[in-house]
Amino acid sequence: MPEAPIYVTRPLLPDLDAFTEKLREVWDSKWLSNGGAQHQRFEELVRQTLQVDNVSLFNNGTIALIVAAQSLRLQGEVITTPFTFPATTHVLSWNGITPVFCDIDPETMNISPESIEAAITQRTSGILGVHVYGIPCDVQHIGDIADRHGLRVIYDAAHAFQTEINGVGIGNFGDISMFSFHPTKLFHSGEGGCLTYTDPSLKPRIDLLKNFGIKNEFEVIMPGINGKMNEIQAVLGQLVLDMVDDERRKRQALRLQYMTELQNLPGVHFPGVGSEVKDSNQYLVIRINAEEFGHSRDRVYEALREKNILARKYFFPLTSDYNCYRNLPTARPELLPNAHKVASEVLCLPYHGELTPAEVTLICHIIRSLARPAAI
Ligand code: T4K
Repeated sequence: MPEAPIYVTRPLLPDLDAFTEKLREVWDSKWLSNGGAQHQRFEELVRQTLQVDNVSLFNNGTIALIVAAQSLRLQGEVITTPFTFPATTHVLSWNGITPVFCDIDPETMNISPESIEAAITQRTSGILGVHVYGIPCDVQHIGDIADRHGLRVIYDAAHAFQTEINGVGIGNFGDISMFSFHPTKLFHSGEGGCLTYTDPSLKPRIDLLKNFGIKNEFEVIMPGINGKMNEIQAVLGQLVLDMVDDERRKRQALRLQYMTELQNLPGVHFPGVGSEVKDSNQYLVIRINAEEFGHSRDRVYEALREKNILARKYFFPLTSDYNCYRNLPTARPELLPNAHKVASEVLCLPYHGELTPAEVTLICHIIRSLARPAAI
């Protein structure tokens, strides 16, 4: 067994001396939060990196998404996917909105446009899609549906940092997109996140909402929240940004190695993106078809765990199966067959720049050793 656990991911960490040196600017300024100089610098850098016109930084992605729904005044029902991290669905609850689950596309694993169309009612105010693993939703089709029905579109792009479709940054689609800068993300700022949006007139409202609705010293004009990114996060984010390209190159090499070492293994599939998409390199996910492979995804997960290799079942269970949502009329499993199938097949394997080729070989060897004898 490896001495130390092999984690699904590890955060990029800049040189500690470089970090302390940059922190000196913060110390000298005695300005730690509320839109300081580092925040302003970092916000502009993020805007350029994501190739968007408008961006607002946040203390984490979840609060950013809560504010996104508030800023568009979503209410009633919002159509969403159950194949996601808890935050996506919880954000609707925190806004007093009923999540309406619809099924996913069996290939992209993202919310299916056909299911969206069927789920629209008089109470629907928006669509909340997730670019799961950084694989883009069918943004064109979803945009058409939203236009026809007068709905707003928010994308949870937590996994999609620098994903592009035909050279266009993913943050340019829909009304608002949310990116997470959590340490489990390829790009991070300790904790953090941002919203990107095409309509510049949203900026004042979003920035008010993340600062308690404070207009000035004596006027509070809406019930806002504290969603502000602080200066230390902004410093860390700037330094981590410089490391992202190198990390991507390492991850691309690891992906190639995984694909080579697991190729032709019946029942093991690598979901991917089309040639028009630039991948975010956020996750290395495989799908295990138990019938073809001879063992379930759960057996593979356990076999790796026995060797201290901590792969993760992102995203099992579906959010529609949580106790807080399972009684919703749209949470019934028979309405979500693709989502249930996908959630039972996916496994995120360790994927980060510190992972060695020998570790990838070990992981692939464990998986191959479980396969039907004819397949090895
Ligand atoms: N929408 C979607 C689709 C999301 O996936 C997420 C977050 C959000 C919204 C919300 O965005 P934020 O509010 O978080 O910005 C992790 C992350 O906590 C979460 O941010 C992320 N998605 C989710 C997919 O993964 P856990 O519960 O799996 O984290 P944890 O603590 O088990 O960490 C996973 C592994 O990462 C550890 O085994 C080791 C490594 N790790 C983790 C941390 C925190 C480190 O090496 N260092 C660290 O500091 O949720």
